[in-house]
Amino acid sequence: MAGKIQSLTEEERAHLLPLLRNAQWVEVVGRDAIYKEFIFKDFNQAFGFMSRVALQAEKMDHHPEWFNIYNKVQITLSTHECGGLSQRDITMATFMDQASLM
Ligand code: H2B
Repeated sequence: MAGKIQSLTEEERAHLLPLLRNAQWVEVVGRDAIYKEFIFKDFNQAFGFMSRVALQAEKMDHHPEWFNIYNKVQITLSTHECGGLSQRDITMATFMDQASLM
């Protein structure tokens, strides 16, 4: 992997967090991470989404913390390597929002 992963700067956060909030991502209290709950029609739709995300996560070497029951997938994104939010979390959140619409 090329270089150390940097935590998002204040300037990047000021720009990106409102955009994420518009897409129903929220900041986790007490931890530099973002969270979103995805609701699907049924388990089949939820697991299809998780399969698309899993392939992308392996490609990016960036893995979600997630919890699934039936049609619900609760997801937390953070970057352990920098101890908080990085551009990778933003890229993954954007990918998930698109993958949830397929
Ligand atoms: N996923 C997430 N979300 N954050 C990380 O810092 C991270 C990861 N690091 N997946 C990767 C794997 C690292 O542990 C491996 C060794 O590359």
